[in-house]
Amino acid sequence: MTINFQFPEDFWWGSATSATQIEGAAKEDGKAKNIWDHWYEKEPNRFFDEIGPDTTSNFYHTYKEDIKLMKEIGHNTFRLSISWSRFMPYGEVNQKAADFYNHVIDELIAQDIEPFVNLFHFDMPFDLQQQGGWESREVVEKYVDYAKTCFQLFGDRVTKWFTFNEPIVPVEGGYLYDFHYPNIVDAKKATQVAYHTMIAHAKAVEAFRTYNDNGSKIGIILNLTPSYPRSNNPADLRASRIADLFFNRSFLDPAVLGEYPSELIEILNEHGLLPNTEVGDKELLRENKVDILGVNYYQPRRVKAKEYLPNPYAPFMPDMYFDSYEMPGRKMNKYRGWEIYEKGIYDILKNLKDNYGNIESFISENGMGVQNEERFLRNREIQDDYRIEFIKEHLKWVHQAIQENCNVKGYHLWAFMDNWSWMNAYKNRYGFFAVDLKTMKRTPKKSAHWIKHVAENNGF
Ligand code: BGP
Repeated sequence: MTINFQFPEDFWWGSATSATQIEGAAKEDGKAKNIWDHWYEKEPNRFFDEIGPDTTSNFYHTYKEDIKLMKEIGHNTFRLSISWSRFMPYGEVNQKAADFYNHVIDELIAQDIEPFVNLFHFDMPFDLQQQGGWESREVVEKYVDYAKTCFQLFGDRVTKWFTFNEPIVPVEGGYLYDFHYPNIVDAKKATQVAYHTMIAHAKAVEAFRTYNDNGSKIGIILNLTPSYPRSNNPADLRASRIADLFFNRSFLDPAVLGEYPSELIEILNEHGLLPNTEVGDKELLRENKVDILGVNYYQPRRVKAKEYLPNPYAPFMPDMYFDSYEMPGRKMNKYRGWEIYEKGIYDILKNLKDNYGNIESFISENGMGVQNEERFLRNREIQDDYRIEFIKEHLKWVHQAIQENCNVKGYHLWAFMDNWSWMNAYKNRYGFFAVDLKTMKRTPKKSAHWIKHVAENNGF
């Protein structure tokens, strides 16, 4: 067999998940409510098919079998998140939760699968949300306590840590566009929340440096959406640059370079949206840059200049600076409604090389969501050739980036198995393994067999 796309020997092959999306057991063994448990109780009809976070993919009870399946399909790495509200409800360690995460980590290591552990994936404990959530600087300190406790308890075995997954999403969803709790529209609070998240991140990195001196690494996972202007005319270019500032550089720059882009500060200042800061914050950010960056990539952002000038009295929204447009002839994931643009993954990696010191990175999420995927079932297996094609075409560009010396070390599919995706619940299926929601039975899709060969051959 000829391997046309050979990856480096120590390349990380794996997949990603998050606690709320796979564990289930939302009320078991002392887990406290998080914002999702609360929001679902209040408004179940906002969730697809009214399926809530109490019935996710049951990993809490099946982790052993699931880790075996990971091994079977050639994973050498796997991303999970710790549920803050399970692990430290009300500020004290819940021993049952500590046991659970210890078992998961030990089991992964026993199977030669390196755990990549993320500390926050959208799941603010409800009790802390009532105290202000990320709007509150006290909650930042509580997060730092939680992070320290995780480093202390699991840091002897976990060598890859991440402070946040897609920190911009709770800002957009919770404070601008109504798809996360607390569902308010308030740009001033949005910038405060975004800023406090970065402060929490930097303080966790700072704490990590004092606990871990064994070569472990810490990073952040960002959803990067490369911004492509409709044309080269100055208005389109500016619109695209501003979208990039809001949606990528607002977190990428402070995390990797240790400071916010000055143009972003100017724009926020014009609108009276600068957050409250404390003495020493600037130094904190500057001195606590990440070692490693996780890149989640699903789709590009296509941008053009605004057709109509925004109403000067309307409250601030990032999209008052640009309009989105549909590129003619674009390729679509018609089962999810997202554009597919594989070269975007390469553009991100090149940008990291050219403008972000070639920071060590890996693809921490990439994947293809499909509605009603059971329609592709033949001979008791989902024939997800579209997913294989999707992964392959993205991997070709990752390979190209490696040829050009981009410092990218691995690829994680979103997701290991079908899982509960916030308001979309089980609408879009992403897994290498299908999950039957009645029996919780896992069945490998065709892509699971395919990735096994890719991982074993380190290429395809
Ligand atoms: C990413 C999140 C994941 C996951 C994925 C799929 O942005 O990090 O948590 O949910 O999106 O989302 P969806 O099911 O809405 O397509």
